[in-house]
Amino acid sequence: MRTQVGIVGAGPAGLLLAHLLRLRGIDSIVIESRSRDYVESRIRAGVLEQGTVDILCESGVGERLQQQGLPHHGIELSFSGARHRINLHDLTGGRAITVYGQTEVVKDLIAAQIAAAAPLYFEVEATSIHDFESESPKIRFRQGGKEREIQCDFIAGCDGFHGICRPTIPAGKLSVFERVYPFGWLGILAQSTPPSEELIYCHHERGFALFSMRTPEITRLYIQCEPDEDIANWPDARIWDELETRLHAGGDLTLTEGPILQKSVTPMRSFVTEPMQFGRLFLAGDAAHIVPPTGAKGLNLAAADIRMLARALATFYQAGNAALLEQYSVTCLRRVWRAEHFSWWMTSLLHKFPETTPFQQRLQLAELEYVTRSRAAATSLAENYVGLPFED
Ligand code: RFL
Ligand code: PHB
Repeated sequence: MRTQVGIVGAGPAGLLLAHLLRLRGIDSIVIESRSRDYVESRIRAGVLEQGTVDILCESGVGERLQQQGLPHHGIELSFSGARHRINLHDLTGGRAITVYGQTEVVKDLIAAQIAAAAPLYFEVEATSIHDFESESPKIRFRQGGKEREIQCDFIAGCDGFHGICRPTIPAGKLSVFERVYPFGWLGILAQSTPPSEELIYCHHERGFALFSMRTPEITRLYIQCEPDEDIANWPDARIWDELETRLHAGGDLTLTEGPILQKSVTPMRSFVTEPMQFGRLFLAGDAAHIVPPTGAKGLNLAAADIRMLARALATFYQAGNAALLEQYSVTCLRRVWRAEHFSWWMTSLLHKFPETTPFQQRLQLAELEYVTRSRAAATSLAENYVGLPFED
């Protein structure tokens, strides 16, 4: 098999890249180790920045997003017995976020690929990548028990944190920056009305909680837990009790219980690889960087990487100019590190750390008071949360 860009992974990054390249007349082949059903139902992110919404809508995959996405003009922070609203819209000159599940973004992108009869293969696992320091890199994969190969001009490593592309880069050529947090999030998806129309981030003496949603009938809720928490310790009744305790501390909202459709535990880490490219291999999305989900940045960073990569590849193929490709890593890493800082800051502000002393807890509360009382501090949170404008 031969193509211009070989893409490993059909998460949001790989699918969006294939879509944007196709619109620019560049061929690609996407291979994904999991089934279509699996990737379309993997519950993850829910918050899209304005910039991500714009990329999807301007590239023609925003129809359902515009019909079903829920625009949010604010979020609430709950601490010290009260809720405080951050008016994202007013503080950012009219920007906002949209609540629309990653599952739905992935379904829309897969539908676009299939409608265009573009090559997208599920249950095809890349086993190794080769020759990316030359002009003819190769991706080997296994299909139906047979080893096969894709020859291409470039490889896009969009295979997530546990993929094979990043570890193939020779040791010593990459620097890795990492922090693992001493907690995780227990997440549930439930068929029940969300307690509020806006997201509520709760600081509580028992630990963090987040009240989010997918639709007006489906709520998405998270509770801080141990990083290696055994989900068997969390029967439904315990989950609802804990959520109720953390929500009620902030006021009089009602938590409506309903059937729990999905439960999972996510450990939390910050992670950055530098550079994000090596020869003709380009890493994008979670393959290159991870943020803790508190800032809602992971999917949005993946979309920002892909926007740059698609543009750089188009400049290469259309104008024979590799300057943007050479700048890819430097350009992306500026945004990545800003999001890393913001996600670390939100995480540090809102969670209970095992070593938290009463002094540190008072500092968290002082910072929360400041962020909700000072327009300057609230503006800083708001502009990061809705996403900083693209620089170019
Ligand atoms: P993905 O989605 O992990 O996709 C990588 C794909 O590569 C495939 N793969 C392979 N395919 C072929 N051959 C191989 N050898 C392969 N190895 C791996 C995998 O099967 C997979 O399909 O990475 P991508 O595309 O970079 O997308 C990143 C996002 O998924 C991620 O950053 C977000 O979900 C993070 N995230 C959030 N981001 C936000 O912007 N806003 C949010 O509100 C938000 N909330 C979250 C989140 C992540 C969470 N979890 C579960 C980590 C909430 C949670 C709980
Ligand atoms: C979600 O709805 O899944 C969600 C929302 C906000 C976050 C993280 C996850 O910060």
